[in-house]
Parts: sequence; C-alpha cells; structure tokens
Amino acid sequence: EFSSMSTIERTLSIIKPDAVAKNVIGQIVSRFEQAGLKVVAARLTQLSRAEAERFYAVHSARPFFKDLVDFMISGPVFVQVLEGENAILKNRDLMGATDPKKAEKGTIRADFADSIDANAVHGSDAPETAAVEVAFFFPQIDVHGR
Ligand code: RTP
Ligand code: MG
Repeated sequence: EFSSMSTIERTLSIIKPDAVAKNVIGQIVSRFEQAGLKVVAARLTQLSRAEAERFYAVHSARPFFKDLVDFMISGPVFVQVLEGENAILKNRDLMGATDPKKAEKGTIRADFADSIDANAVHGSDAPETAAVEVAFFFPQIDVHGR
C-alpha cells in the first residue's frame, strides 16, 4: 500500500560483472533482504556497449568513462528493483563508498569490491535517477509502486 505520505521507495540496483563472476549474487541479495529491502523485479543481462554508454551518459565527459563502459560490458550483470522504507538511501548505505578502500567495514563494496572500477554494485543516487534507471531496465515497472 502506497500513500502520498509513505516513504516506501523503489530503486535500481546492479550487481556488476566482477561480483557476478565471483559468484556472490546471493550473498549481496541477502544483504538487501536482511536490511528489509524486497526484490520486486530482477534479471541477469549482458549490456551492449551502446546500452552501457546510455545508462552512464551522465559520466560521458569524465576521464574514467571508457574504462567504466568497458568494465560494465565485460560480463553479465544482475539488475534488480529494490523496494522498501527509504530504499534509495538504504541501498547506498549498504553499498558503501565508490572506492572500496574508503568504504566502511561491513558494506558490500568493502567486502566484495576490488577497485574503484570493479566495485561490485551500482545503486540509484536520488529519486529522479531511480525513476530513470528503473525505467531503463524495467519499463513495465512503476517506480512509485502503483
Ligand atoms: P554507481 O553510479 O556505479 O552506483 O557508483 P557511485 O554512484 O558510487 O559513483 P559515480 O560517481 O556515479 O561513478 C560511477 C562509477 O564510475 C566509476 N568511477 N571511477 N576512476 C574514478 O575516479 C572513478 N570514479 C567513478 C566507478 O566504478 C563508479 O561506480
Ligand atoms: Mg552513481
């Protein structure tokens, strides 16, 4: 049930190629579930270069863009829509800092990521990006849960 006062949100999570290759999809999804986030849509998919460039278009002018896209298409990714109380911020907290060396102990990136490029997970960073990113992978899903 979603009322206009609810803080229930939906957000996009991607388990990146490094974590899929390490066989830790289940361990990462468990962390979401244990934190009260519910998987409401999910699939394993291989991004094309064009899709990865479009998904990360906001970073297209950054020096790391080519490496980011190369990495994101290096193997399958597991994309999910997570739902729950403050899901966007909760997911970002579970993920930890972008650079795993700076990520807090017990976060997904501290425990599973190898580098700032191979950093295990992506998560939408705001309601606006969650709406765009959920629609990117799951056009049939309403980001507001209605
Ligand atoms: P994400 O979008 O993947 O959830 O990660 P994020 O919000 O923590 O970081 P963001 O600034 O959005 O950057 C997207 C991805 O680009 C790579 N990156 N590399 N070499 C670098 O300085 C650098 N900075 C960012 C990371 O893989 C990051 O996840
Ligand atoms: Mg980001």
